Amino acid sequence: MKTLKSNRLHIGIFGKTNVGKSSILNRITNQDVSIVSEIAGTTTDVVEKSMELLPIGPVNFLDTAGINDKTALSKERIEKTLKIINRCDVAVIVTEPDKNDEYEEKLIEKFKELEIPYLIVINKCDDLNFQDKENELYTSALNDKDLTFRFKKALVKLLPDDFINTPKIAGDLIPPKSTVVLVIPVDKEAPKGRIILPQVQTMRDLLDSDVLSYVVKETELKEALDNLKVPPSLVVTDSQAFKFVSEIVPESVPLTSFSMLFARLKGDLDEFVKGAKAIDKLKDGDKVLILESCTHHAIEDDIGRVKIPKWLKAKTGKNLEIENYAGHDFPDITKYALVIHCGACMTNRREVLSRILIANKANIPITNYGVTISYCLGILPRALKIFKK
Ligand SMILES: Nc1nc2c(ncn2[C@@H]2O[C@H](COP(=O)(O)OP(=O)(O)OP(=O)(O)O)[C@@H](O)[C@H]2O)c(=O)[nH]1
Ligand code: SF4
Ligand SMILES: [Mg+2]
Repeated sequence: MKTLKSNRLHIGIFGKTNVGKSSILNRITNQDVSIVSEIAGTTTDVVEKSMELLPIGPVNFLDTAGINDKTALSKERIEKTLKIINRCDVAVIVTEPDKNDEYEEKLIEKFKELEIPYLIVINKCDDLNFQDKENELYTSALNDKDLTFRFKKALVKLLPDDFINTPKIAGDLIPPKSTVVLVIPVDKEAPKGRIILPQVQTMRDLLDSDVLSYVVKETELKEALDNLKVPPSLVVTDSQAFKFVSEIVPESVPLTSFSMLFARLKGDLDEFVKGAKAIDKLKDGDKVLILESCTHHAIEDDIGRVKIPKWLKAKTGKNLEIENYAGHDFPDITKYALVIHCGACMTNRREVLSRILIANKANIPITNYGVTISYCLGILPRALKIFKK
């Protein structure tokens, strides 16, 4: 897959005049971004709309001028629209039922040539009888209330790997050449002779970002900080040592945990924080689903079965029915008051994003291990600060 042109995902909307490109954009963004009219050739210049498309992230929609034989668009405008293709990371072709012809075929050819993933949206199916197919969405910009959800779901499947797998773990949070202190307790739970994968990956990420990392146990943290001529740009600790560490690290120094870094890397931090707020609303008898992506608990051993249930109980004081589910499919979540996703170390962000979307659609709050731990231990506000900068 080719590399992204910027951090913002550029989504181009193409198609003949009057098929409803602008209407689709307005429906998805839930705003009047682009002028819609029955006159073919309404959009004459590219209309750009930047927004946060949760949980996908920052996107930039490019609504183009429709081009086909019937319009008197100048050659220049046609060229302008075609040029937009080069700016796109993902393309959307809007068409009408049974109106696909060589114009759409030509676009598809072009997208294939440039390795731009594309999605076909068949608009004006006003009878609302849509059966989506692989890569094809059937919709009506007039009355399809479900379009945004299905569009986002299709987009998550289609997105370039570079965008989905945000390459940075911590290196983008701080400037190059700055200092980070990593706090890794070596207690009876730490594997003998090894450092666990998320911690190793963080070190590598910081090396790649030209950051100076110091690795210490919590017991040497104070000395390490005293030895530094300037305070570090960030301290990252194992969550379980957070309380202890937060008393040593001055308030002015940003502090977070490895699990928070990985909640962002493997999911969507904003959605997970929103989901965690539901913990306080849990009532006696509520069901909570702990969703694990695999059956072998390489790293997170008893977190999902022992620790999280214990922390939830301590935080809420309620009698909760906690169920665990392991696998790549998604069980029916409608009976749960909260879904807590695992750290997803053995799966990819694409899978977690799809699950966030499904939970959103069902109106069930969803969070993950890292954010739940921070929330239950009362450290979430401080652990979040570095991401808000
Ligand atoms: N019946 C029906 N009409 C639609 C639908 N979507 C859009 N329209 C109508 O189709 C006409 C064209 O819509 P636009 O969104 O302006 O189409 P466009 O592709 O952006 O057109 P240009 O900018 O001219 O290329 C408008 O009159 C819309 O109201 C739909 O799902 N069903
Ligand atoms: S993928 Fe999830 S369940 Fe499997 S080891 Fe990682 S955190 Fe645990
Ligand atoms: Mg238009």
